Amino acid sequence: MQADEVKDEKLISDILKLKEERKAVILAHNYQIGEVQDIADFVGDSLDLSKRAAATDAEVILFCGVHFMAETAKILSPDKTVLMPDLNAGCAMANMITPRQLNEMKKKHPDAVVICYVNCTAEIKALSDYCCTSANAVKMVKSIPQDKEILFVPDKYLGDYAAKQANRKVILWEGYCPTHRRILAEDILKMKTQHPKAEVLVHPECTPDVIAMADHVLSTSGICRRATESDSEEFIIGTEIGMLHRLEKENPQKKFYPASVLSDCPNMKLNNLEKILWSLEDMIYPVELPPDIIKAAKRSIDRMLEIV
Ligand code: CIZ
Ligand code: SF4
Repeated sequence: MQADEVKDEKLISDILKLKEERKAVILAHNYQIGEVQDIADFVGDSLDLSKRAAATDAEVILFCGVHFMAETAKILSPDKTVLMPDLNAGCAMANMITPRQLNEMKKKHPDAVVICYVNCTAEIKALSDYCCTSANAVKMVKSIPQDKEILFVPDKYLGDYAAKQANRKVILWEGYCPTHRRILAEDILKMKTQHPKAEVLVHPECTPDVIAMADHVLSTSGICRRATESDSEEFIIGTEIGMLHRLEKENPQKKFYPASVLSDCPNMKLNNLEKILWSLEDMIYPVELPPDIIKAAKRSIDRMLEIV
């Protein structure tokens, strides 16, 4: 046995022991590194993870993802302690819009309905009428009465995709995910030439020219489902590369190729087993939100859940 494996085994057993003592549940987003996904109680997308953690009687939620995701867990479980292993794990897209900017946009379009993609801060959710996910953005846009203007924040690519699918005019904010933008149409073309039988599954955070080349445009949960249900044996995956770990684990007989190895989110990769242990040892780093923000942000999530 290698020295690293012994170290990991000890780390893992320490984490699992402390997890019981703290009555904690460990969540890992689909983009986390493999060893973090493997130790988690639940692996998934941010809203699903937050809902599942809320349904447990755990007292502590350790969220291995990025900051807005831990906030979403706090919004759905205000009485639980929500911890992040590394507070520096922010989201570049979520940071592309501030409450002041959204307020200015709302002032310019006073009658518009504001839909925020779940990848945004709690404050932005609190200022929005409806939240949406990458799985339900099209449905949410379609649900708004035809005579209403729609402001979509912060992801212009998801907003553009939803607008086109719903055949609606939508006012987009200039935000995007730098990780997904690194995937280029020429990458997909190259991979398709190398693997002509592969099915192309891409996330709607990708650019419109990448989306145009996909067989299916899906959320991370949707990509997992499709990979399992499809008769295809090979897939080109256009999303953050952490996704490959779960896909390969759940479908060992199938082959998965990243559309681009550059689609690697540095913030998602900040978490590791050591930091998870330290987090449980010292109960760091707690994510706190003012009660009025929790209440208003929850309203935008609840209004989404009523529709989908
Ligand atoms: O909200 C999430 O978990 C993200 C980042 C994407 C998705 O499609 O699941
Ligand atoms: Fe944010 Fe993009 Fe990283 Fe997801 S992959 S956390 S949207 S920067």
